[in-house]
Amino acid sequence: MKKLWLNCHAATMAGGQYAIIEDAAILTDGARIAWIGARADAPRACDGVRIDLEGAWVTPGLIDCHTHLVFGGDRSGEFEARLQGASYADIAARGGGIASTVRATREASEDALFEAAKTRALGLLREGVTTVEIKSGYGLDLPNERKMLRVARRLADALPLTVRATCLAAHALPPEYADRADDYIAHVCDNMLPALVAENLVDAVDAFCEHLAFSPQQVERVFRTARELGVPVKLHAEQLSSLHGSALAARYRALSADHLEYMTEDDAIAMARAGTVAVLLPGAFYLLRETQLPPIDALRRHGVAMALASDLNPGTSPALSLRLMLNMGCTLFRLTPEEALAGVTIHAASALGLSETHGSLEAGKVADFVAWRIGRPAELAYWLGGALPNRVVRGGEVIAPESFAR
Ligand code: DI6
Ligand code: FE
Repeated sequence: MKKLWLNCHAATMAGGQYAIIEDAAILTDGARIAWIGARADAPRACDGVRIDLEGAWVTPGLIDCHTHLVFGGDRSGEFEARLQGASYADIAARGGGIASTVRATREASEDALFEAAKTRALGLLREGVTTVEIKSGYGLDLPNERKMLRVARRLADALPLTVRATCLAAHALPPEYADRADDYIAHVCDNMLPALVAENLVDAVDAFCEHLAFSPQQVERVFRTARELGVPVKLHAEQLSSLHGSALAARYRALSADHLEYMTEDDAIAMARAGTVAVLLPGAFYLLRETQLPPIDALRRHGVAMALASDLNPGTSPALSLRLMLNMGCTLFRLTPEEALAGVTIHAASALGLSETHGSLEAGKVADFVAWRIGRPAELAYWLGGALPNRVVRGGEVIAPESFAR
């Protein structure tokens, strides 16, 4: 069915950057955008319905391109311990940290994981997220990584949400492989990835390149396997130290390298050449009270596309709001509101390999958008959390709520 959406302004992100149309109209045909432009130029003959957006600002549906939103338990106790002086490393040494979420995730049934994840995904959806990436990485063995990735696939069936599933089996060393990291990586490459890819559970492969996780050599082995399996890669890189994982990711034409606080200018140059997106994660920076800023100026100077994401996870970023990340991206990292908005739309789409179809309001792309009752687009980054009145449209259908809350 055709629908003409009128009485709105649009921040389109067309052409891969912030761009606006005042007094716009959008024609959707089924799940796609058929036309978008100034209202004065709108196609006159529209046999479909007309929908009044009441002066709203329309943005592309938001894209959270880095989450770990499937997990068992929570780590609020560790949060309290850290407030009393324990470090992330102390907690890990006591068997806490990622290992405690691995235990809770292994113990949880697939249905229990699904229900908890659905609640979190619904919260994102209501605030305007129409596409989300979800990583495994708290199972760390074949049955439990499979369980997490199946939950990601089930969320896509159960909710009006586009989900990309990323296998992060190389997130941490499982206890049964203590002191045998190379053996675990061999298991990931020889058994886990081939099986999970064959089951069509994997859209991308990720790893954690860090002293307390995996070395560049180990990550490269994972990347080679992904390449043989025909799956694109991403990397958690330069979060706590500089191992040049981001340059390694660029060599493998990674979709993205994420975190990046400790990256160098040469890493940024390598990413720019490869078209690898920099995914900035201000929630983890904030929660860990990190002081080393990602080199935003170098990324800008070399033309690296910057995305922003929640990193929603129980340890370092229990961030249930992507819109809050817009504010943190501006306040902590000094992004402009325009850069922040591009970071959760068009550049986030690129970080997921979806920029041909998602991330901007252009004819031919999916009709995923959010109509916001705000006066200026910068308000999306200005308000600190809270529920901004909006209407979320996915595939040309209003999915939340039916009309603006008043
Ligand atoms: N970096 C992070 O910030 C998260 N994973 C990663 O590779 C932390 C995940 C956790 O602490 O549970
Ligand atoms: Fe992460």
